[in-house]
Amino acid sequence: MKLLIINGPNLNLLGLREPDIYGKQDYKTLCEMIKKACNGIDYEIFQSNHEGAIVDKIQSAYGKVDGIVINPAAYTHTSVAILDALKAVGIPTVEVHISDINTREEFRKHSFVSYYAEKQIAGHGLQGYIEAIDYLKEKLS
Ligand code: CA2
Repeated sequence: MKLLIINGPNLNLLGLREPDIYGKQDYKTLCEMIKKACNGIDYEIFQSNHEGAIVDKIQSAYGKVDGIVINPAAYTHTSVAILDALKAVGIPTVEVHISDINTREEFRKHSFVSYYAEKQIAGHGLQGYIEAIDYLKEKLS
């Protein structure tokens, strides 16, 4: 089993600003948490600030990856391209948001990725990634 964990724009800056919304833990800590949760299974973590790079990564997962955890960050609310890439590869996907996008500004309430993702986890902080990984591990085992 292989999982791909994708993070969108600015998530590499975690812990540097807006700790009230995204917490105090940094991106390195998130990667360490993911590594621990993926104990015993193959995984890859990918972060990009570029929509096309995320689309390329999803396309390259076809036939090689069994499950995707994605926090598309700002692209959540804008990217039909990322939605289409996920639909094209057909890999079981869980959408994660550190903050609760459903209780913030109106524009954050709409997610294109949620048209495909089989589950959305929002507002659970970095723990949401672990819940998503555990869900896919259980589903795919
Ligand atoms: O809550 C989430 O995980 C989001 O996907 C984070 C995105 C935001 O655009 C979504 O609406 C919700 C923003 C990620 C930016 O992360 C930062 C980290 C540190 C400092 C500033 C921004």
